[in-house]
Amino acid sequence: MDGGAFPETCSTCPYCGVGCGVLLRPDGKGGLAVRGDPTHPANRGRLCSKGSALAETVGLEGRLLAPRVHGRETGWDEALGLVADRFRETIAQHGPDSVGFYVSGQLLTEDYYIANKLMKGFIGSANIDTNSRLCMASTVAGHRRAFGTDTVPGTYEDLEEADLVVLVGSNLAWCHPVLHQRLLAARKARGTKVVVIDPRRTATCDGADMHLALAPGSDVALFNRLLVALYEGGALDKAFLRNTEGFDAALKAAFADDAGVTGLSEAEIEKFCRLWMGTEKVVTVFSQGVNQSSSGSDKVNAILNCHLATGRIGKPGMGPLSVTGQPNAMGGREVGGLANMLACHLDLENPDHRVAVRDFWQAPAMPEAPGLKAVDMFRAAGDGRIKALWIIHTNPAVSMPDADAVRDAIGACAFTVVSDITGATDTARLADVLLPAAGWGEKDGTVTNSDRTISRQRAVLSAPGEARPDWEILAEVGRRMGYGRAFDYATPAEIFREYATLSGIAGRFGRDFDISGLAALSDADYDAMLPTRWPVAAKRQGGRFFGDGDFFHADGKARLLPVAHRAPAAKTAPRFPFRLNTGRVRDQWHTMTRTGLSPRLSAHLAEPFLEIHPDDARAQGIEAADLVTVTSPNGRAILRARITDAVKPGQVFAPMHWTGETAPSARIDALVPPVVDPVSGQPESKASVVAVAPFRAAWFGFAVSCAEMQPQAAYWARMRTRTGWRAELAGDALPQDWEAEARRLFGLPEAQATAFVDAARGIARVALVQDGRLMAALFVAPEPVAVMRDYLAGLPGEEAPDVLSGRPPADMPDPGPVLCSCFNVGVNTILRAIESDGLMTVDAVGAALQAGTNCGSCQPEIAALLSRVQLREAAE
Ligand SMILES: Nc1nc2c(c(=O)[nH]1)N[C@H]1C(S)=C(S)[C@@H](COP(=O)(O)OP(=O)(O)OC[C@H]3O[C@@H](n4cnc5c(=O)[nH]c(N)nc54)[C@H](O)[C@@H]3O)O[C@H]1N2
Ligand SMILES: Nc1nc2c(c(=O)[nH]1)N[C@H]1C(S)=C(S)[C@@H](COP(=O)(O)OP(=O)(O)OC[C@H]3O[C@@H](n4cnc5c(=O)[nH]c(N)nc54)[C@H](O)[C@@H]3O)O[C@H]1N2
Ligand code: SF4
Ligand SMILES: [Mo]
Repeated sequence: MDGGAFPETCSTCPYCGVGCGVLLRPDGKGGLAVRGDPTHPANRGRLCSKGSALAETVGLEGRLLAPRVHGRETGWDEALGLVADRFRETIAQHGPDSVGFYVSGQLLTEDYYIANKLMKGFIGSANIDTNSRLCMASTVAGHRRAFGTDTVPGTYEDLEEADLVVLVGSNLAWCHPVLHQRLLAARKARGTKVVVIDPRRTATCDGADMHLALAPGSDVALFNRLLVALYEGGALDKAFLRNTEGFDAALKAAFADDAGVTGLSEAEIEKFCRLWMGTEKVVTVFSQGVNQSSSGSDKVNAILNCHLATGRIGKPGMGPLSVTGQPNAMGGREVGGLANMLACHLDLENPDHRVAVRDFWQAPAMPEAPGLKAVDMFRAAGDGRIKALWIIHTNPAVSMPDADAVRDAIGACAFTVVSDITGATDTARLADVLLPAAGWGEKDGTVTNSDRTISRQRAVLSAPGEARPDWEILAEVGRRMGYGRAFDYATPAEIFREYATLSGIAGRFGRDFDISGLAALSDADYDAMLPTRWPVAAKRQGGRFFGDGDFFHADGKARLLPVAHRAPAAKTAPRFPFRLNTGRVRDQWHTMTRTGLSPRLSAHLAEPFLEIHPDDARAQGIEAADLVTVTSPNGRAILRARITDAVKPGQVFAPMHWTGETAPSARIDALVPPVVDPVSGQPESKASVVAVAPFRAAWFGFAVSCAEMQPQAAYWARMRTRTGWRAELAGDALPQDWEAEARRLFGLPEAQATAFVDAARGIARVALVQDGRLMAALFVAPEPVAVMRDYLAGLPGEEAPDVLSGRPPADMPDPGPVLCSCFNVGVNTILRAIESDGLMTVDAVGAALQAGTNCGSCQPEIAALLSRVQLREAAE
């Protein structure tokens, strides 16, 4: 078919809060071509590795195609009838607070608005909370305390106009890659100084002038010291301070704090303070290293204090900038997805606000008190206070702290509904009713990114099977529960208009979130809507907030808060001597239900791991590539050790992405205690305490196959490859017969086997061939198997290759793990080119191999390889 037959449609990437514009061209067969939208203000055509690989994730693999009730496929009528009945009966019997919704910052604004309206306005409970509680809640609390509303003052352009950018608890290079590239481009052009404040050395540090590896949880003490330095150095903006309250108390608290707890040297701290003080145009970017802490809200206010005290806020190139994680984390805050907010930044606890929203919705009931926040909601599900729970677009059995207890609580809840695009998640497997949602590319709506820009997501593919958009499912349940007219929407455009109208009421209350200028959009206007930064109101359009000193507290002034350092809640002790930090890797998105489908993305880091310092590894008897058991007071995990000085002694780091589907022993949140910030209710996901010991396996295995495997070992982790699957395995008991074990693992009882087994040495290699093609191969050894994994991963499906040697023919070098996922370039290929061609720069590597020249996400890692070789050569 002529490619031109399908025009390109503008939409928005479904991953991070940068909110990049994409251009989608469907191929008419369910597939897509995806490229960056050159006109979108967030990315101007750029995409990162995840955005570039979107086309690989829209297939039908694993999709949920029909509703299921207790595992049995059924029609919508039965499934939704049951959902509405059970919720109605539960409410009638036990009151509105006996039910709950747990939703997501990945929902579209229209979906989110309906969920919130149904729970808060019609069910009459505030028991709706969102995974943004695990993500943005501390920022919301900090903003509201300082500004009177949850307002992000600045814009992305500030990153390009700043002379100093401070990244606090943000691995921007991996988590907001396109923003990071905008920052690096500005740095090249104007010499922007970049400081990274993170206990761990990350890829972001490669593009930085200074890395402050502070002690976990000590950010408040550092920013308190900065406030003192600003005062003592005469850097305060006295005129701007007249628009604020609380400076004296904040300064007093700052003087009382001790920056010694950061573990940084006096010289480092002074250098940082002098740089900050001496650079007027400073932007402080902050993310989960700040928010996910039992002092998260105070960390946010400690940062805001410094910007307010210097008046460096809401002006070009100046201000605090919280980068949001999920594509619509910001939109969710706007519609009131949190249990303590109403829609449009109105306050649940303000009676005038409540009455206004009730009248607008013509709602029969409105809650007067905040509902249960995430951690409490799952506790209540576990102990029977919540009797009907609807989980939408999130995977809490993996991503909540104390995840094993949360999994049990979901299982224990009398009635659980899960809406997802796949049934193969740890949460979906626990559902009484499983509802098939239309996914990205199949539904229409809006999302708001980190700088308040509202963009359209547009449907270009038809939803498979019976799948329906989330807003439609929610509205239908609202109608079936008897709230008829209030949920009678035909299109997302109708919902958006209603929402924009409500925001006008919020605007009249003096709230920031006013998009009433969009309330009269026609369906066609909505279809054609361009990226638009809020507010969109008669008196104000887009731009920045607070540069004029006008804030949203009743007196129009901002607040500086007195804050004091508090150490993380969990204390290290001889039994749990290590501090466990958790976070993200470059090419996976959360619980991997989508990025895990892409072979390209899965090649970057194919296994769950624990970063541990060489001194600690030595002391614990851990060697490179060993498996380790990680134990906390809450749970246990088995991970692959990565020995690296990127983490400091006493600290370890593990990614959050692996699940019961991909590596059941590596569910890291099973180890995280359900401790929260007292103000925001956000869990402390980055400061657990653990013990680490080698995992003594009886055997280690590596397997490749065309089809999905059924591992049963004590440890296994599987990933997609271009030709099927690869898996790492380890067991504590040796099977009797390796050939039989391989047939079971691969589900190939009939295949022809070639086996090499040396029982005395504990070595086995089994290849299974069918119709002349290699179907699967298993390699077993008493220590971590030494085979060329990336080479072997490409063999399944080939015509009987010689696989049992475990290595490629001599004339075919092993490319190593993929570093550049756009052009599929491996680490070894890059290292060889650096060494043999004497390449000195990232650009030179790009020119030679293309690596790093498309999305650029791997440039920090190429830079790290370059410095590794250069350091080695210098030492020789
Ligand atoms: N590739 C990828 N990108 C993503 C996502 C993804 O899953 N994959 N998810 C998106 C989402 S929802 C979010 S919320 C964002 C998160 O984006 P980030 O917040 O940048 O990512 P994290 O890796 O969670 O954590 C950031 C850093 O905080 C550091 N940290 C830990 N403790 C402390 C501390 O006490 N103080 C300081 N200053 N730093 C600390 C960690 O070492 C880590 O490097 O990423 C978004 N982008
Ligand atoms: N230890 C630790 N834990 C963490 C974090 C951490 O840094 N460390 N970070 C926390 C943060 S910031 C976040 S944001 C959370 C993220 O954690 P989750 O929200 O639990 O993770 P996701 O994998 O994004 O879950 C999204 C789910 O929605 C499904 N889905 C995809 N598209 C659609 C759709 O259109 N409709 C519906 N109904 N479903 C869909 C996906 O298949 C998937 O099951 O994790 C938190 N947990
Ligand atoms: S930076 Fe990457 S993941 Fe984030 S929106 Fe842009 S393309 Fe998507
Ligand atoms: Mo997040």
